[in-house]
Amino acid sequence: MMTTHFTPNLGTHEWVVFGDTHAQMAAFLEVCLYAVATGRRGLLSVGDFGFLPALPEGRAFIAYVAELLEAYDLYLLVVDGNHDDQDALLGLQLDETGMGIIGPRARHARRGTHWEISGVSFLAAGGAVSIDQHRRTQGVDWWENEALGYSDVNRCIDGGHADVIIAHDTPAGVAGDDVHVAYTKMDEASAANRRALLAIVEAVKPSVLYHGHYHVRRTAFLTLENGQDVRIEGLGRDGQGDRLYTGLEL
Ligand SMILES: [Mn+2]
Repeated sequence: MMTTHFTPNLGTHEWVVFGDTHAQMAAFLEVCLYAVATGRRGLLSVGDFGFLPALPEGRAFIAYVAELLEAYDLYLLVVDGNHDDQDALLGLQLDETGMGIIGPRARHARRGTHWEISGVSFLAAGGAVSIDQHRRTQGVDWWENEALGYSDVNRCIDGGHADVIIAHDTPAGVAGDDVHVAYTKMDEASAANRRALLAIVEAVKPSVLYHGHYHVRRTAFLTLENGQDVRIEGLGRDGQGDRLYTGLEL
């Protein structure tokens, strides 16, 4: 189990989990201000953060993020979403714990990365399907490896149990989701990604999973085959005020 060495020893109560910021500076500022106001110093992104270093606006966002992290003495850990530059993330140099180095105070946890925060184990299971990929350009704002593949699923499962999964998508089978607003993405590729994530959740048996992607703040439950309930926390997006973030609750 890897420990995140780039942070001082932050306890689990010192982390904020936040939804899809989509490279919007105002949204990231709101996350920082919430962290400062509540005495937290660790920021955990569930993806669609807006890591787009090939684009001028993406580089401006990343520079702004680095400035805020320094100014407010915060640390950032990003799990990828479908609107983050997969190629650039996978090209990042890794630190000694296996995290991609975005900056002195920011890391990327690749799919399948396990880490620990004060005795609590975490697993990164990023990725999702873009339902608007027909109007996107490959390598610019769309990436072929955006969804969870077999190798991602295997790496997630091989690491064994984790208490918390940080995902971008929601798993299949969440109570109420067949009629819930969360299932606005009814295409087969999206459904396949949710089933892949369900396979990970069944194997890893976390107590809680945080995700974004649907841009809806909600708390729901998934009952595993062994009868265990997993709490599913969906987070909002930029422009939705405090539905974007929450304190990490175990
Ligand atoms: Mn999004």
